[in-house]
Amino acid sequence: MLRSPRGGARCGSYRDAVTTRASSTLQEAVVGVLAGAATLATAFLLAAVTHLSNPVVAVGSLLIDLAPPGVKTVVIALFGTGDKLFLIVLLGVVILALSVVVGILQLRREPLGLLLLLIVAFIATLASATRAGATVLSIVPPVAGAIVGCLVLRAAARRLTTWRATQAPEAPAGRAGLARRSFLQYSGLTAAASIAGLVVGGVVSGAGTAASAVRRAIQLPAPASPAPPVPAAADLAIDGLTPYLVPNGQFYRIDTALVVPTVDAEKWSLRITGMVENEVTITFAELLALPLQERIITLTCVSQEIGGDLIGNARWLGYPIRELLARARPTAGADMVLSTSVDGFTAGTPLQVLQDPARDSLLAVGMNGQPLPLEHGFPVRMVVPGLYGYVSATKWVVELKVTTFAKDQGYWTPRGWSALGPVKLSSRIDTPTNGISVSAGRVVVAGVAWAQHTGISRVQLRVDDGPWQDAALAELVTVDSWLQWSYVWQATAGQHRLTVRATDANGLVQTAAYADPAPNGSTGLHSITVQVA
Ligand SMILES: Nc1nc2c(c(=O)[nH]1)N[C@H]1C(S)=C(S)[C@@H](COP(=O)(O)O)O[C@H]1N2
Ligand SMILES: [Mo]
Repeated sequence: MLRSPRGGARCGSYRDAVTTRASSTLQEAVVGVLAGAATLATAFLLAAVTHLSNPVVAVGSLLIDLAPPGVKTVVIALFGTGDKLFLIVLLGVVILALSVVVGILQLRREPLGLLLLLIVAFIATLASATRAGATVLSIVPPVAGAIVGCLVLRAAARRLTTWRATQAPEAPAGRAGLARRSFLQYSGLTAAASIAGLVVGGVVSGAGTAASAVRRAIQLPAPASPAPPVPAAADLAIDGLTPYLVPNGQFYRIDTALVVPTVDAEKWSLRITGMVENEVTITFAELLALPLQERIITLTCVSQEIGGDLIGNARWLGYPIRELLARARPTAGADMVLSTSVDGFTAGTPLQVLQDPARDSLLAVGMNGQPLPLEHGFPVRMVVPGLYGYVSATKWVVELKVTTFAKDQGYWTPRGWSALGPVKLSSRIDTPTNGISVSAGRVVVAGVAWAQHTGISRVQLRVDDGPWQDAALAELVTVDSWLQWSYVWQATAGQHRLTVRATDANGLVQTAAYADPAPNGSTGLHSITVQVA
């Protein structure tokens, strides 16, 4: 509480002065936080009820797009797939700090607080106006938020100033209580209204729940061309070994979307544009009515480190992209298809890969027997065997533009990643895990190896610097998927290093030379250290 040296004669002690200063800063901070909360609540509520983009999400997405590749790599390395949570927490902390500064500035250097609030709102407005799919209406939530925020800032600051004036030595007695109550009441009401706005906004924007309901109601047709059944011999079911088909809930997820895009399947359509004789548009219902293929394809992220887990294998249901391209009839000279997601992400895929009759590039609607999960691209995504995801696996895809590599670039190319991204031959030890202790004797070592669209012919394991020993291979289902392997090791006491390497179906042996994931995929051999007791 603010102590007033009433009567003027009293000299406050040093401690009183410090306390007074701290509590008046706190009051200024409260004024700023009220203004910040009112701004956010207004913007969230409007964004939610109008289905416009949330300005905070827009700023976060803009930061993701603008982040230098180095920052992104560090954040992903530190927080893994929690990179988005990290960004949201960071934005929250920054917004809180800015609000506090707005309050302090407004009371000490009026109108700098208002000015700072307007600058921040302007940035949010720019971000909202430039996101993929933005319209003129997209600026409504941040602009309305800023107006309400400014009004609250001025009103709260005025009440605080009045209260403070009543505490001045020369102020008439008896007014302080009233002024104090007025400030506290205003603060309480604004805080309650803001919290209510944020909660309602959060509930209404549960657009995800609406899209989920649509998704659950979808009945996928039976494939005209089913995937081969997975024989027991393809899935070794060894403890600690990744299952041959990775369940949807465990499948790795990588994308630039801060909030999972929610697309209404009934309104979805895909357009094939650009260097084509015949522009094609296809709706979700039309896509489902086509003879669909089911294929087992392993998807890999170019950011996969040696031994990493940004890889997964699933049974995809979809329509061959080459058939749709054939309808559109690409013109001479085209060599790339730029696929665009509803969220603005793009990937550049070689046209000839998508047209290849021997490669089942799919416009996929199903994953392991389910409609695509929202995070994996509902309602429709691309899946291309043999290419890293960043150049091929566009989720929430809405346009295929036939073009050239000379004219167009996918999202990651100007950010330091190669225009072409064929998957590199690699292998991984899943069990035992690195650093673990095992008992001497029989130890089952197992893992996966992959060279999508080429196939694996051999996997070898080496103990310390000993000779390379052949591992047993699980049954090969398709060259487009990974292959499990196992090796029975007679472990002897001491510390040992186990290293794996694979050979592809062309006889290419996995290189031991280490390469970073950037710019077009890691190389090197996965090794683990095990303590044998
Ligand atoms: N719309 C969109 N699609 C995208 C991406 C993205 O950022 N946005 N990332 C790509 C990358 S880099 C990879 S590795 C795969 C990952 O697909 P998954 O999340 O289903 O595993 O999606 C691809 N498709
Ligand atoms: Mo990726």
